[in-house]
Amino acid sequence: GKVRAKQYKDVPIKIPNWVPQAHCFTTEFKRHEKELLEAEVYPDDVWVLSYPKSGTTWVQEMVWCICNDLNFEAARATKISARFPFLEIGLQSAALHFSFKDVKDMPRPRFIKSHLPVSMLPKRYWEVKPKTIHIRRNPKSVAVSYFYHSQGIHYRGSMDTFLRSFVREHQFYSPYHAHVIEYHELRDCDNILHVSFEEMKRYLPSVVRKVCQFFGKSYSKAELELLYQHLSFKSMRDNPAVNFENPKGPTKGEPFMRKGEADGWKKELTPEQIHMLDEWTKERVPNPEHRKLFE
Ligand code: PPS
Repeated sequence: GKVRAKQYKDVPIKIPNWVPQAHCFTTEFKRHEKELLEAEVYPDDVWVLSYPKSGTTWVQEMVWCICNDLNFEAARATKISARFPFLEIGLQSAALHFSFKDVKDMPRPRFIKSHLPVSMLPKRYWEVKPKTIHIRRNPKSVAVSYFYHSQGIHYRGSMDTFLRSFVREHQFYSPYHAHVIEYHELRDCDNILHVSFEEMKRYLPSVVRKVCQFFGKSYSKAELELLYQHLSFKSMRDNPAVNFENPKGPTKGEPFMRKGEADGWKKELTPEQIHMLDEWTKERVPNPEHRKLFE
């Protein structure tokens, strides 16, 4: 079902007469809206926010290591879902009863992952302004990654069927463009650092430098080399603490660390599918300034 935030007056967004869009969530989630809105936020919290499949886990691992003295041993010893819990996942389905409570009970400083749109963050977020990284990714890469992710969980349709439903904004957390534009329009908030998947692929050290600066950390060249190594696709794919491998054996379909590419969609999508996704972006994003976020 669709959920539209009702209280959003505190959001310091730069869009005149902004009214948030309705976003796609489970029916179960609707019952927890208030709980979420009233959730406590602390000034030493560290938040990572994104639309699903945008490179969230990659950023989480980078941020956690940078904020924890590059303790790779500790990073490998505990799953990312425990070090850096996913705020609202437990509110999406009664079967996933962890996470919301995990976040509440976590010793500070807390590390919090969320895919919530701007309009649905807890009210206290805007008073407290904890340090936050937002990551975005090219819509075609997100679409492909999201298809394989959904296939691994519940989805039985083809790529084509999935893409059609994605452009109709029928997948969880849709609409995608509104999510990205709204975070972009918070760019005057000093507590939010914006990064992109493509930028991390092109030259990770420059993103690492920005993130270190943002958290007031500094590391030697040799230490940073170890961090780049730790964050490489191969190393994350082979690291059970971050790759969400099913402990009962290999999951059906593609692994979570699937390809990790910036332009894999060029080979994975047909020209018609690429055209459909491009037209969708054109239609949804008339503002040329905003269009740049999706190139
Ligand atoms: S989730 O489920 O929304 O939290 O997924 P998310 O972590 O946002 O996105 C998963 C995609 O990120 C890729 N990934 C990486 N790419 C490059 N390098 C590293 N180190 C890395 N770690 C994760 C992961 O492979 C998923 O993208 P695809 O395109 O499916 O491979």
